[in-house]
Amino acid sequence: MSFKDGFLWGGATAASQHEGGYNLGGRGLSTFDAVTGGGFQKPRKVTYKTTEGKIEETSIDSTMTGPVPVGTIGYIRENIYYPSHQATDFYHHHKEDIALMAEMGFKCFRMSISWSRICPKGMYEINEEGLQFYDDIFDELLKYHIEPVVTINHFDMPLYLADHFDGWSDRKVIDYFLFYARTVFERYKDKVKYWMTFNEINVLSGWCQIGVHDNCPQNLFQAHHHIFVASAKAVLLGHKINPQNQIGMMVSYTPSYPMTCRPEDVMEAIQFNRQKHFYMDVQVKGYYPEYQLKEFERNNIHIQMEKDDLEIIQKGTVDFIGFSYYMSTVSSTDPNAEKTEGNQFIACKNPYLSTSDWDWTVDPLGLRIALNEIYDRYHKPMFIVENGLGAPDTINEDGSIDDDYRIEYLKNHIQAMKDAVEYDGVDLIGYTPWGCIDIVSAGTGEMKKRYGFVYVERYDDGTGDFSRRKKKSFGWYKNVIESNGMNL
Ligand code: P53
Repeated sequence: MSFKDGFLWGGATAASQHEGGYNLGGRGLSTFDAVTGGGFQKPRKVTYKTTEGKIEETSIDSTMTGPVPVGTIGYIRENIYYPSHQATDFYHHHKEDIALMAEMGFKCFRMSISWSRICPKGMYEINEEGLQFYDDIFDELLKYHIEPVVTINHFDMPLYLADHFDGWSDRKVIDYFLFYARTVFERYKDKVKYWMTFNEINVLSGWCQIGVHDNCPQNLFQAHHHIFVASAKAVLLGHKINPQNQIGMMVSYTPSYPMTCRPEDVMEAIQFNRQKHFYMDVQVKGYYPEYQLKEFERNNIHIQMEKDDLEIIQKGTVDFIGFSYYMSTVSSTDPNAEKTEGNQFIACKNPYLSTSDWDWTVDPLGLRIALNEIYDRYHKPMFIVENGLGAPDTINEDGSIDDDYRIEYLKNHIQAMKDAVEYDGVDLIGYTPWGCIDIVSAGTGEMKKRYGFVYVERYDDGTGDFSRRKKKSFGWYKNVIESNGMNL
């Protein structure tokens, strides 16, 4: 027995990277609208206005971490290419994109709603045209029997909340978020059943994602506490509005191996892995784990809580665990161990594995390891909501694109998840490879770093007419879905 009947094969994108239409249909600005493109090892920049009215910019790293000076406001300069403004123009191409997904046989499509399209300032004001936009998308998906899987908040924050409230560091944002969440739960209750509250909750670290200007650990963990409470309240609310709703958490899962069997390296890997387990413990088990409370104590971090917060966190646990998996890393306490910067964080180099063009370690077996680690720890249904290879593609003279490297990557990862299901018996409900139609890279802002089965003519200098064409992987993935993962 392999993947169960009704296994959710599909693909995934996010509003700030796919949707575009940033100033259309009554949408308000989001933080990402003030973030420029970058490149491999060239940082993206946040452009802002100081209190004296000066226009400045600051570099952010590939995890989109600030800081952006306190008191400044996000600002869009003229004649600069901001990738999110049009992204890959799902705004005008959604019918075409969904038809392509249907042709591949998608059972589901993971996407996010842009908060500032529903609530332009992030506050108590609703943009009906924005709600209608997503109604059209969900209707189109359902027409082809494609189940929408919706991330309520994928990295983007209404700019107004960042400018006026310092984002999630302000407790009031919990209520604004819940107003937004209630609005979408109620509006789409007959159309959407699968939800995730916050994308990659464990990497939310800077102004772009959570609107916090000074992201020192105290501010960051206070903001995360507010996000935990908001997420738990949203889970409770979503279940009340429709008891059929399946509401998940979403974590970036990068397992770390000890470099050697030296116990120090093993302990180092355990500690590294807590950067994800902490967030899962809170949202799946419903409490702050002891090791994290001890870390707060050691670092003099004091989280302000209201009296019901811990009870809300305890009650509002999730129905499933969504996670992204791209790579693994290696931990060591040896200062001389060879390091690799990759795109995400500095870690030791794994001599047994190859890396992508963006220096991300390719490790299919790591996915089986991740599935086992998570399942052993939580015993909840799991959903791989992101996985894939970012690579440059070239168009052949006859217009075709031979992305065999992408097929190879995905084939090996699907084989690993098949093994986890067949040999290890984990409960896996779906798989949505990232950027199924080419989108803007979050970490680098590039178009060149492509993940899709469908190529989009859009380039890093802002040119391209957004036309779509199928890559070789398109037909391959269609066959994988048709055979429920048997033909790889
Ligand atoms: P890109 C690393 C850096 C930034 C975002 O990343 C990341 C990661 C990997 O965990 O998270 C997710 O576009 C994220 C997506 C993003 C995807 O990884 O830098 O949820 O929004 O596009 C891939 O290649």
